[in-house]
Amino acid sequence: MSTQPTTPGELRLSPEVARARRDGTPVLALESTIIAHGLPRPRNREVARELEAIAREEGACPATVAVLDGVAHVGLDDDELARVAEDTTLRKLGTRDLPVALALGASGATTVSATAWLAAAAGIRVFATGGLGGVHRGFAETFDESADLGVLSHTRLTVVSAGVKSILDVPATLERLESLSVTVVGFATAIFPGFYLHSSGRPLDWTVHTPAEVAGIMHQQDALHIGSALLVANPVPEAEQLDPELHDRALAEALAGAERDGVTGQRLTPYLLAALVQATGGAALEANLAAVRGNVRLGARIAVAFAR
Ligand code: PSU
Ligand code: MN
Repeated sequence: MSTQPTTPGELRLSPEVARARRDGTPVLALESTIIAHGLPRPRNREVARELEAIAREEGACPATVAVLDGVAHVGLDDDELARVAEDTTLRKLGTRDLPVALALGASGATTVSATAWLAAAAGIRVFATGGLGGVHRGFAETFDESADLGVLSHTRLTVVSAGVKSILDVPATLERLESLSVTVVGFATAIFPGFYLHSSGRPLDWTVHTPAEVAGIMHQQDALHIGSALLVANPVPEAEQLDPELHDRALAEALAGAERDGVTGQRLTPYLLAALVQATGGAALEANLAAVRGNVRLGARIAVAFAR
């Protein structure tokens, strides 16, 4: 393991990503926290590969982002992807952690915020994930708001997600997205998705129906020099969603568990996701995966439309 400090600001693009960037062909960024901390082992390794395969199938080069031994990687080879899935010592890195991890030679999976930052630095424009972070329930006491939101307020990147995680205060998160000038459009829906659920019940102002429409919005962002993100909210298909009653019951249990166990900070989101998987007998995992797969497919199609 190398503890050598890297050249400041160095990004290591995989050969495939470097080639795609040079040729101006479509690239889709993928995060690694969902793999390392959001999904159970050993399924997560299989999923990491599957997501890359979906992007390729749609004609986009996948660029999974992670920090390994102090080097920020944009695009991982198969061994590196396996390491992200299997190494239980990997940290969870937000944007604020990146300079420390790089300076100290640490390794970690990148959250939406850190992935967005590194993807944008590599000139990548589209990023797919499961569900964004946001304002946690009980924010008034804890002030727990994901750094995902702040980074998206000043990063020109298109993020495809199934809304924000339903473990959050969804209405408060939507308000924050508005305050932060993050553009939000529903993909083939007028209702904001609910991550595990097709719908959060909250109306959206804008609906688009094709990747080409999304690409059109991105070109207008460029023309207007708008430096904030575009969130494309893509719901999990109704047939693959978690049963809403089961969801509400399991979530109440998970939230009570977190409170009881005093879980706060970076550990809270992984704790709640794992508790939901357990309380639903794995059904939450299947819904989460269905959402992510759909987002990666749509993200790749948007990257292709934008590169045209
Ligand atoms: N989407 C998923 N599973 C996840 C995440 C997103 O389907 O685990 C991760 C993302 O990396 C996101 C992070 O940035 O959860 C949010 O963590 P926090 O609430 O601590 O900011
Ligand atoms: Mn937090």
